[in-house]
Amino acid sequence: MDKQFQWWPPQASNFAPPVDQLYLFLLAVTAFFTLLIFACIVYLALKYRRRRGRRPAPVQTNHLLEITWTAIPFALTLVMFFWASGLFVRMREPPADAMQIDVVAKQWMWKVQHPSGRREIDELHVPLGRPIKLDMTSEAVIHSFFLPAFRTKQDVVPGAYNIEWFTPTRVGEYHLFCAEYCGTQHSKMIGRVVVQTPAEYQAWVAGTGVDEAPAVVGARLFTQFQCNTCHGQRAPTLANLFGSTVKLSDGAAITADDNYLRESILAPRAKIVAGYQPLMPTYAGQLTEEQVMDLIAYIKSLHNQQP
Ligand code: HEC
Ligand SMILES: [Cu+2]
Repeated sequence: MDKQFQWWPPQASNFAPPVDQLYLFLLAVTAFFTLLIFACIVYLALKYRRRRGRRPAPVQTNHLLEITWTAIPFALTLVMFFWASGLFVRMREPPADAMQIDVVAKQWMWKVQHPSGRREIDELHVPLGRPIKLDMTSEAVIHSFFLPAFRTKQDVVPGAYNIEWFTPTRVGEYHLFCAEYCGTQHSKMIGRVVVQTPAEYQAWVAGTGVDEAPAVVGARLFTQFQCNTCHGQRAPTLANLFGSTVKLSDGAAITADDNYLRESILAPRAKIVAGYQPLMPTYAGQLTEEQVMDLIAYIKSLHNQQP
């Protein structure tokens, strides 16, 4: 870490400069009006202070003044709104080619798995210049994955997938915090994010070679939990399912994203595929969060394949 005193955390992702610019704008507007208002208070308090023999004149409404000090703040807040929501929307929408890394939060650690299979705890290695999408869930309570140098923070809620994405723009090591109070050892739920050059990252991720890729583990689980005994026969094929539109028995249509797949496995009766019987047993309580992620990785890997 840099030893010098710093006003800001380092800027290490594509979101750091725009977030800082917005923040500076808010700060400048706030400082300007704070000073203006205090200056007016002091000036007017002195000018109209109570003096012997002087009586206050009745106040007349000045419409021009009223309109001005309504319209200017209104315009300013609109600027803030569109600026901030534009940035917010960008931060919600990872590019299609982003590399997905799985994160499972538990009390009190971050468990991370890369697409190649390599796992790490309380650390996140990422390659420079590559859009990264974190697919995150939690085992019990709400945590929040906060990377100050990247200016990104996202609550990690049990029972669903939350995403966070960014493109690292500066090699180095930066803080990783849990930003949601999650129990007695919340303050120890800290770690680091390590931005490496693509070549370093490739070497690192190939590293020890002991961890299997999520999709490979998922393929094994698919037979182990006998998903294959139904799927392909009495149940819909899962090939090319991810990202497709699924027609449900109640007439609705839904895009098969991570959260839909997760629900299909853990609460299969919540949404029934049109034309099928609700035969599928629930796997809630039988699979760990990692295993659900592995199964989803396997289903995703069935893209552009024959059933
Ligand atoms: C007893 C048979 C059976 C087993 C075992 C089974 N399923 Fe299913 N599954 C179904 C049926 C039938 C449907 C379609 C009706 C529905 O939506 O529940 C389905 C639907 C799904 C869907 C949604 C499919 C779509 O087209 O939208 C997914 C994903 C899924 N199953 C995954 C799994 C996984 C993973 C396993 C193993 C952990 C599994 N299933 C085990 C019968 C089964
Ligand atoms: Cu936490």
